[in-house]
Amino acid sequence: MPARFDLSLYLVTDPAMTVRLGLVATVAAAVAGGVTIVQLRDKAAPARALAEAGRALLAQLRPLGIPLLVNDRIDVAHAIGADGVHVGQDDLTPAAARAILGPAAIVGLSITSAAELATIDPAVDYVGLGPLFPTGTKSDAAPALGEAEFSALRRRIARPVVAIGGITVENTARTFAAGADGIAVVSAICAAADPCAAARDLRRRVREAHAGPRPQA
Ligand code: TZP
Ligand code: MG
Repeated sequence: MPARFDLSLYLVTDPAMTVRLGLVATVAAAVAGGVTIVQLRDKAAPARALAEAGRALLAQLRPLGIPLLVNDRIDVAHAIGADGVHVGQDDLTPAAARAILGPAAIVGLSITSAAELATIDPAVDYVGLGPLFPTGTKSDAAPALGEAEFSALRRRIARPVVAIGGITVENTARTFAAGADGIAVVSAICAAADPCAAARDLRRRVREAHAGPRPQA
């Protein structure tokens, strides 16, 4: 059975970084370059504005079969019929998200440390693990795990894991070698002069990594 979703090149949007081209145009370019899944993330947007942005993205992504997840806001994900939600440690639990969104929804959870592993409940479809490398994108990010700690945590997670934080075309191969199933990026695509070319370059590295040797889990 094919996987329900492809985490290999996961775009997380940023409102400031997408101003130049616009959110929809930035995501369209990224998808044309090979992004496989998109998370709408805007911590400051009022619910109605977030829903409008989400609807615009859904109109673009659904015909292409690219899932759209909403960061934090289970209510907005539900209201617009998004494909799922990504929650953090301060949001409603994955179990609550599942109860609201139903069995078909994709539910992701952020994990930053060993102490948080216990929050991976049965509703979690995938884990976002990081920051792997230092990042300037998230001002309140936890300290970077580094590859050794990332690998150690990854081995304790019985779910697909997408790595996040400071991932670039230069360190994509190392990220997969550390055990990631996918890479999640914000600035590497949203802040790129050409988001399509940036996504294409990342996609090439993802393909090379998938074709190469995988570490033993
Ligand atoms: N969560 C952990 S690090 C991060 C988020 C949302 C930001 C990653 O941004 P970038 O630009 O890919 O380092
Ligand atoms: Mg959150």
